Amino acid sequence: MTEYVKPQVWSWEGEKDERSGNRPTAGIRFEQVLPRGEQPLQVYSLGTPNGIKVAIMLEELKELGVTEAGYDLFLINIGKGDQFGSDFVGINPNSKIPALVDQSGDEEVKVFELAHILLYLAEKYDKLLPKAVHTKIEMMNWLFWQTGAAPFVGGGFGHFFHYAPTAQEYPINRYTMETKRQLDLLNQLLAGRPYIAGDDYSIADIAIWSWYGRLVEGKLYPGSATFLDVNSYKHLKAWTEKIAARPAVQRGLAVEYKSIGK
Ligand SMILES: N[C@@H](CCC(=O)N[C@@H](CS)C(=O)NCC(=O)O)C(=O)O
Repeated sequence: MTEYVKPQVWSWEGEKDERSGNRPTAGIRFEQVLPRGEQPLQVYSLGTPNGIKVAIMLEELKELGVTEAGYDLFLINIGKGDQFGSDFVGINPNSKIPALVDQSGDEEVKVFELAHILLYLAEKYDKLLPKAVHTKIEMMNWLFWQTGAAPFVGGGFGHFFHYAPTAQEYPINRYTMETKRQLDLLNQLLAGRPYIAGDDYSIADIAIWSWYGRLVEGKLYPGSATFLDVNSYKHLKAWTEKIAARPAVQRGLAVEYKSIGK
């Protein structure tokens, strides 16, 4: 492989696709009106590890008897660039799924960043959020941990293991090391407690399962579960299976997305 000679100032020579594709700039690329359903909560998402968490959370709330958390779930096709349409950027200027609009009150509320969406829903409906101060702090520790840690798995390991045009040893080694360190960390944590924050299932379990549980299940990046030897993380594996068996998780994964149209 030839070594990259770094210019003094980087310039972008990538694709100039009108709608999709990475660019070094943020903001609206085209006008697009997103549909609104009748339900109080409007979710704009996709079946990725970040995207599945909102439907799982909303199905868990249903399971817990919350009747006011009805939702319409719309598909944002990030491959086609829907995240750069004007309405979506108006909800989430960062152009990443998932995003939520709560239209249940006098003024609508726009929420983005997955951990914030989970916290917003948990606080609004007073569910899946520990009450005891120390347990709540522990839950927050792990919820924020997921936000910081998962990009090393998705943007680092997953990208270089699966998506990169050529397999390169240096980045694959670097991110495999970090991903396995994280798996070991979770495995050690779950050796001593049934759920992420302690004795009870919480939004931290939803956030972490959607990345690390799916990785252990072999649902992310073909061949990666074997490559990472996920079966060696026994406690993490048992927790993964326990969460996967929850009816709300199964429903959240199976729920159908509505089309946003053209
Ligand atoms: N920190 C964000 C990350 C969300 C994220 O990375 N979403 C990805 C899909 S999993 C996305 O929308 N990518 C579109 C793009 O990068 O253009 C969160 O936790 O909500």
